[in-house]
Amino acid sequence: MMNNNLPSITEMIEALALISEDKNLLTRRYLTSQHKKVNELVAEWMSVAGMKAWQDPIGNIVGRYEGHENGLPALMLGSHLDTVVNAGKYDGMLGVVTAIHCVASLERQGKRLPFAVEVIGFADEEGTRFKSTYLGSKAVAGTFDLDTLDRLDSDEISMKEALDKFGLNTENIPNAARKKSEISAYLELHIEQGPVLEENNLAAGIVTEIAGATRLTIEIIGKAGHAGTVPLHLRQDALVTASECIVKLEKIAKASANTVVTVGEISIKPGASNVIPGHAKFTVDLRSSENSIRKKVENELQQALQEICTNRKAKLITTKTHSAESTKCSNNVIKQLENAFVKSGYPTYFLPSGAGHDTAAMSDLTETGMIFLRCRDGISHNPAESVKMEDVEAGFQIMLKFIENFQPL
Ligand code: HGY
Ligand code: MN
Ligand code: MN
Repeated sequence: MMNNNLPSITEMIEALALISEDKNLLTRRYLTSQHKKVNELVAEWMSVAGMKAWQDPIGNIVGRYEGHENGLPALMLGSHLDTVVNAGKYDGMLGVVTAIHCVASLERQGKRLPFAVEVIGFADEEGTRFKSTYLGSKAVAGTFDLDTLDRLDSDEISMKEALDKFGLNTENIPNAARKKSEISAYLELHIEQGPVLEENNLAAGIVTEIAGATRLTIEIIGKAGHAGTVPLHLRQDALVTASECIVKLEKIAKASANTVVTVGEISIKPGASNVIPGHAKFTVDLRSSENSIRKKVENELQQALQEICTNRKAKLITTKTHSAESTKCSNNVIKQLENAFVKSGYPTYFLPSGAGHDTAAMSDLTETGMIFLRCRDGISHNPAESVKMEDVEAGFQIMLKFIENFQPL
């Protein structure tokens, strides 16, 4: 029996949490040196677990454990390795390291299945650096938009330049796409990032669908001026205009069912206490369970913001940086997940995901499913994110049971 000396899931989580762009908090964005370091570490763990590991043309890290013969279609498991700013240490990473441990268990048992098993650590799910999400999973699914290469980060570095610097050739990105015949299904384990499982005193749940999302960047161009000399009624104050817009966004979302809107980033220029802001820029993250509601709200937002800007003699520039339809998980995978829950002795509980996940992008390529794990107080995108050890064990047992009983679709 092969024995692989892998660190525990908890030790892996802690090791990954130390690889950050900021020594005081966890931030790991796409195509940074920290991304490179994490890929190297995860590739090492994949090899110890008995997989062949490689980095694909968009910067995902992939491991493959062959079936009872080489070259069989694969059950792909995974999640993302990038983070938001000041992140928790489980969002994404827990799904990748749990999958590695499942393969290590197959290796220890000397088990070879009628399909291969692949584990993928997606390079950019959050979109923290270039504002467009699912870059890694879209490349694998063959839906990556090459226009994204022109996107600039906050240092005005384009994604293309960042890829070149990382050592990846943008001409190669289309080769990251996998064929439908190669991947039988994709399964992602992820923390719920909400309070539902905890409220129902459950360790884990089965995801039925993933909410759609729209991300916008709003620019408001007013007129900079002297804080002491320009009377209020003659001002074109970009920040006051933005503030009125943001309050209006919340009002419109509150009036629409199952809809949330978030302004997570805002910046103004020139940024001096005695200068009327001439330029304001903020992000809008709009989610709704129904695509039709999200699109209706998006139109309402645009009209309302235009009206406010016209009244205040400001110019409005709206850029859509991301749009994802709400996605249903595959009934076949849900059924097999249900069996895995029962066989592992856990009650089955179905719930939708308000958060976006690579699973949504992978649904364009193959059948998909998700296992949610309870997280304390539903906290996520926050360093206070945490899970119970017994729930991590539950996730591992359920995922392993799913793999061992998986019927290629
Ligand atoms: O924003 C989200 O829903 C996910 O965490 N990227
Ligand atoms: Mn996240
Ligand atoms: Mn995530």
